[in-house]
Formats: sequence, structure tokens, C-alpha cells
Amino acid sequence: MGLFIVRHQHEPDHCPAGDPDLGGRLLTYLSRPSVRQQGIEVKGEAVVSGEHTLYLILEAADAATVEGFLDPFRQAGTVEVLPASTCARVVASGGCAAPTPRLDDAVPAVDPEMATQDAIDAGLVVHRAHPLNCETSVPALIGGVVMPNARFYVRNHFQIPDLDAATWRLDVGGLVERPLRLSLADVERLPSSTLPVTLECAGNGRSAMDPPVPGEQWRLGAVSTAEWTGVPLTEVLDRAGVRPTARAVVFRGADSGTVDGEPGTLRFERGLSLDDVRDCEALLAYAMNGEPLPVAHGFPVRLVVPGWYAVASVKWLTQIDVIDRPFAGYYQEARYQYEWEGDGNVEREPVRLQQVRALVTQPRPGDVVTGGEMVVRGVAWSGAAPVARVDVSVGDGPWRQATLVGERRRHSWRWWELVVPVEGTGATTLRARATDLAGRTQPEENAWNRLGYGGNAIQRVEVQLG
Ligand SMILES: Nc1nc2c(c(=O)[nH]1)N[C@H]1C(S)=C(S)[C@@H](COP(=O)(O)O)O[C@H]1N2
Ligand SMILES: [Mo]
Repeated sequence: MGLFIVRHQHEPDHCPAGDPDLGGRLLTYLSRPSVRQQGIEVKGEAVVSGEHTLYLILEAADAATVEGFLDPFRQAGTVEVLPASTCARVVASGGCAAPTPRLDDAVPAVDPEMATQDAIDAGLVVHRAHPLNCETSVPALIGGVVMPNARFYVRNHFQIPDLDAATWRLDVGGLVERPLRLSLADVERLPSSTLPVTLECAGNGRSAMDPPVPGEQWRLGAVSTAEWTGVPLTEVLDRAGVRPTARAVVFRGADSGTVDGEPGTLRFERGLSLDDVRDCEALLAYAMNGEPLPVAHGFPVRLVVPGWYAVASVKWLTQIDVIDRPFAGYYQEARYQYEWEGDGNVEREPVRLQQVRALVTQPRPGDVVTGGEMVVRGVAWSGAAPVARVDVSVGDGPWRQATLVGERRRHSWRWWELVVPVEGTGATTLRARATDLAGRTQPEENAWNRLGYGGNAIQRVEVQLG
């Protein structure tokens, strides 16, 4: 289907609206059901006041269909038909400055325009349409513990594969006694568990790195929580029987594409050592908040690795390969490494567990606070250990301990809140700082690293006391 903008203009003395009979016939002609019979969908219509000019936004198979439909307007005046597209299509087809990853023809991909439009309609903040990268808007965080699926941030390296659940298979092979080839029904028949897990992109908050670093310029919304249902990874590995020489497990997504400076086509792949597998309660998830995984989040099955930065949680999983050495793929070794600079050397360290962090959802920056007290609330999480406390400070005032709300769930963020007395008027800054049971707390400044991962500086929110 194509989108068209029609501009029709007539002389004032031919205005059909001036003749009740003609006007009535025009409205009937333009009624949605009557237009639909001609194979056209009216997306919008408006008349420019006082100018005898009508604009229509129409969807139709082709321009000829539109032209035919417009015959009566041509008799009344001039008609222009302009081929058009949605904003999402313009951006998704490369209107943005970022390089467009080449389409890998091996796997059908979701229409980037549709995926982008869905994200916009759900209120996500789109950073890039191709591949689709969008963050949860912080005001959308107000509510329950889990984020509705449509508002869960999306981070993709390539196009979104459009997998068919009927033909999808998960191959489990390599150093195993019994290679497996599982259909979705096979996976769903295995013992399952449901866990609330917070996923956070390692680049969340990157836009605040100083000096700036390359990469997706996330603000603070590349984090969300969902209740994931799936088969414990160890169930599947035990069924396959991991051989004694095995050291690591590689997870391959169906998505692939090209990356600057790398030869050929890369797949999205990540590894976990067998020790990590034992320690991390990973799930092969097929449901998110009680619904089948949405396409953008890895349909039909993804890995969910609780506590780890979400790069480990491979979406659109099609292959699990057991190997006898640590995995050294692109997204393991060339990316998702902290590169610390010091004394002329660069020290590297893989990105693993989520850093401790609190996110303020209320007040919002710029809010005016009146009445001598301020309600401050938000969420807090940490990959290494449960959150022990969150403290809030207003202005340069003392740190005051917030109340942790609801149940403590090992891998989920937790709500916290505090009513803080405030005095005076004018601009002030509040800060919220989380500390976990492992004793880790948030620093005032991000620990800068070349690729901008793991930033967890204390968030500052500027408000007005009035
Ligand atoms: N197959 C595949 N899995 C992937 C990615 C990807 O691009 N392809 N991105 C990873 C990164 S960096 C993040 S932050 C999470 C994002 O998961 P979400 O889009 O469900 O929020 O998926 C991870 N798994
Ligand atoms: Mo990420």
C-alpha cells in the first residue's frame, strides 16, 4: 500500500459546500465506507480555512486508484496527487545520520517502518530506526514493578528477524552427548519457571559520559523489568549432556549483518562460561509478562541472564553450541569490554554484572515543588546483590534513607520512596544513591571508559521549590 497526499483547490464560486445538495453528496462520497469500496483508506482530511483548499491523506494500492477516485474533484477544480510516506518510513529508510546496516537476505526481517511506528505509538523514545533502538520514557515507569511489553526498551544491533514459530528450531550441539533439535512446542513442554528480571543495556546513561563516547546515546531509559517465563538453561544442557571437556556455551541469534571494519557478515552471538551458567539462573524465555515474546524482544525464544547487562540475553535464539574454550566472538571481545585508560595503557575487562543504580521517577526535572515537602520515588537494582538501601539528598542536605517498597526479588528492580522536607524557594538539585548488600554504592561521577559502558553515576534531578 502507498500513502498519498491530495491537494484539491476550487474557485470560490464553485465551492460545493455553498450548495447544500452538492455538499451533502460530497460528504457521502468522502464517507469512509464509500471510499473503502474504491480500495482507498482515508487517513485524514482537512480544509484550509477560507482558502477553498482541501487536503486528503489517502492510502491506496497505487496512484492510479487515487486518480480515479478524484475525478469528481477534478471537475470542480485542480487536483494534485503527491506520493507520501510516514515519518517512521523516512527515518527507517536511512533518513537518520547513522550508517544503515545492510540487510542480510538469509532471514526475513520485520518492516523497519512498522517496528518504528509501533515504538513511537507506545511512547518509546526512538534513538535510531534502523536498526531499531529506543528507550523507555522515564514517566512511563510510574506504575507496577513490570513494564508493559510495548514500553520495554529495545536494543538491536541488526534488523529484527521475523521468525516463523512453526518452522523455528533450537539446535543444541557441540560438546554434548545428545544433540537436540527443539521446536517451540518441545521447549514449552519442558519444566519452566517464571522470574521477574530487570534488563539493562550496558550503555544505559551513556549520553552523560564526559568526555562523550561513541555508541547509542542512551539517556536513563535503556532499562526495564518484565516477568519472564521459560525453561531453565541448565534443564536443556542437562538433557543434552555436557561433555567433560566443555568450557563455555555460545548462544547464537538469528540476526546478522555487517559491521564497519569487520569482514563479511556477523551474527549476534554471545558466550557464557560453564561456571557462569551454573551461577546465573539463565532462562530460555518464551513469554514476557504472560504473553508470547514480542517480535522486537526475541520471538519465539530468547536467553535471559538475570543480573547481567542485557547484552548477554541473546534474542531470537536459534543455536546453542557447547565449546572447549572461552568464546571470543565480536560482541564478546571487540565490544562490551570496559577499556580503562591509565598511565598510557589500556586495561580491558569484560562487561558482566549490572552496576548498582537508582533511577528517580518522581519528581521529574523542572517540576515545581510546593508545600514544604517533596515526594521522591523511583526504582533501584544491582546485578551483584540485592539493593540494601537508597538514600536521597536535597540541595547539599544530609542523605536520608528511603523506604524500599514491596517484595525483594533477587533479579528485579525494587521501588523506593521518601517524603523529604524542603525549605526555601528557587532551583535545587536532588540526588538518589543506591547501595547493594555487597556494599557497592554509586559514585558521584561515571567511571569513564572508551565505549561508555556501566555508567552508574548518582542521578541529579533539578527542581524548583515554589
Ligand atoms: N540476537 C540479539 N540479541 C540481543 C541483541 C541483539 O542485537 N541481537 N542486543 C542485546 C543487547 S545489547 C541488549 S541491551 C538486549 C536488549 O533487549 P531488549 O531489546 O529486549 O530490551 O538484547 C541483547 N540481545
Ligand atoms: Mo545493550
